[in-house]
Amino acid sequence: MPVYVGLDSSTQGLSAIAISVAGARREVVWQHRLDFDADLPHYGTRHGVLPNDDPLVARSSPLLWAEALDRMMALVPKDVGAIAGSAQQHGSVYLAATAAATLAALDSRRPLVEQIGGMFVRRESPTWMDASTRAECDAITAALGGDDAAARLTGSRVFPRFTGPQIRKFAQAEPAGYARTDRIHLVSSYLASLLAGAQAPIDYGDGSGMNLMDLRARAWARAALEATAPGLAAKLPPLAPAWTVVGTLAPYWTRRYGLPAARVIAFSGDNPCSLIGTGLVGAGRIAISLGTSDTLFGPLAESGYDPAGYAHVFGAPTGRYMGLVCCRNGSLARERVRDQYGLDWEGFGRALRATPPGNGGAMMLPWFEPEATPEVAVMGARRFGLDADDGPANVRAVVEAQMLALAIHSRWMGVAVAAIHATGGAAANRDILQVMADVHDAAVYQLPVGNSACLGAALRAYHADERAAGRDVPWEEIVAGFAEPLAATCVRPVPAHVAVYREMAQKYEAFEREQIAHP
Ligand code: ADP
Ligand code: XUL
Repeated sequence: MPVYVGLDSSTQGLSAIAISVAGARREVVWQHRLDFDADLPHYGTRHGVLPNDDPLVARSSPLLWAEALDRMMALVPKDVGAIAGSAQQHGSVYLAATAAATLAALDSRRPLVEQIGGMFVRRESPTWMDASTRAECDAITAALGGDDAAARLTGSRVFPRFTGPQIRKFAQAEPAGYARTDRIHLVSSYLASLLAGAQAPIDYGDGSGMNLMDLRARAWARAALEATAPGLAAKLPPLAPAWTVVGTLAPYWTRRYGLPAARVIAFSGDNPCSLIGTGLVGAGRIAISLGTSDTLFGPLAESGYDPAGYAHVFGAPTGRYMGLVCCRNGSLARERVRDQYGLDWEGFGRALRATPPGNGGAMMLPWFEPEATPEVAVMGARRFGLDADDGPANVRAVVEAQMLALAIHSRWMGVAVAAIHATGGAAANRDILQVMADVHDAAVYQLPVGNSACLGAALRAYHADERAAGRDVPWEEIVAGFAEPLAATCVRPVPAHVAVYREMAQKYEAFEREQIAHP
């Protein structure tokens, strides 16, 4: 029985997981991670992003993503049956007309990056952390008839990191480069194209992170394309369901690494993949991922939108929908506070245990970097009644702020949250999870596999491979044994703390509103 492989190209690294589903033995049989800064230092990234004088600009290198893929594929188990992937959402890759021929003729005797350099129109790709397109967002929003109209059509208001405004900025700043662009990929569809040796489609899940897709019709929205850049329809890949078989591993991979011609399944965004990897295939539960970004997400039966405008509705890999709140100041903000007070994660947890829930009324808005939820471009943490020299109080303040922001800005989803599945690097920290449980008044569980986006991709490979063989295996069956929360890890809310946070949420909201009005 072959194994199924999932890849996850995130902000800071590339991970891979192989799962076995043979009989009763359903387990992760292999995993590996490459860190962009440490393992591919010649690109000069910091936390996966290239240096730039403008703090609002955040780009990375499409060649770096390709080289990481090449290194990873050398290590992938040789009995891979199908491979799918996950990638940071919104980031985009701009290819010239020569790309199709380049992809089709990759020579297995030479490294990938030596052969593909000529196919990029832009050597730097905007990432999801890029916040430099406010003017473009305003222009697109106006052309679509306002915030609500844009959100109703595409599932989200127009956001700086979304692909549409990034494309508009490029088309206006570099019209010749834009004219030379034959195909604009997301990071997900770009990586799938490299594996298949042919241009891959964009799946509905990642496609809904572009402000270019009609969420309900699951088709490119002509009005949005016209509001973004001229001639855009001809430059976009087709849209497709997440279970689409894009092709098989190109001869480059089979010859170079002795891999079989395994099916390549459409890649998707990391959040849609995490929905599967956290086992959220039915209603009533949500997941919170504490990674580079902090995200809260859960399945939605119907498409819809957040009337307050901060959150997103995406297509889900199940064919239905998902709601998502994304706060940009996640792990890096926690690390910043940790380092500022000379702590390690153990010390960070001790500081949480040593301080009272509610922090004696002290609060922080942890907007060290430009924030997306709520949208704030003027960076810098704001403190309210909080002594900047008090390490433990600042540790508590950053975590409380992050949990309150996720809770407040996800109310529109209308989910009566009974349980939260926690994932991402910081979900290992049970002191952070206690704050999560108390703020959300819900039991929090850790999951058996930490990298939910990567696991979700592997599970999607399994699902799509079965489907391609004519078997439509129910999602509950796909995730069983892999993404079920571990009962023994349950962190329960403490009623007295819940009461503190119910009151604090109102004060936090007022503090947030005031700082948005007067940044
Ligand atoms: P990505 O979004 O890049 O996939 P991950 O989900 O792998 O990120 O999370 C990585 C982050 O997890 C690190 O940047 C680090 O801040 C955080 N992390 C790791 N261990 C702990 C811990 N014990 N407590 C809190 N945060 C942690
Ligand atoms: C979601 C978002 C982030 C990235 C992180 O809208 O921007 O969660 O997908 O990789």
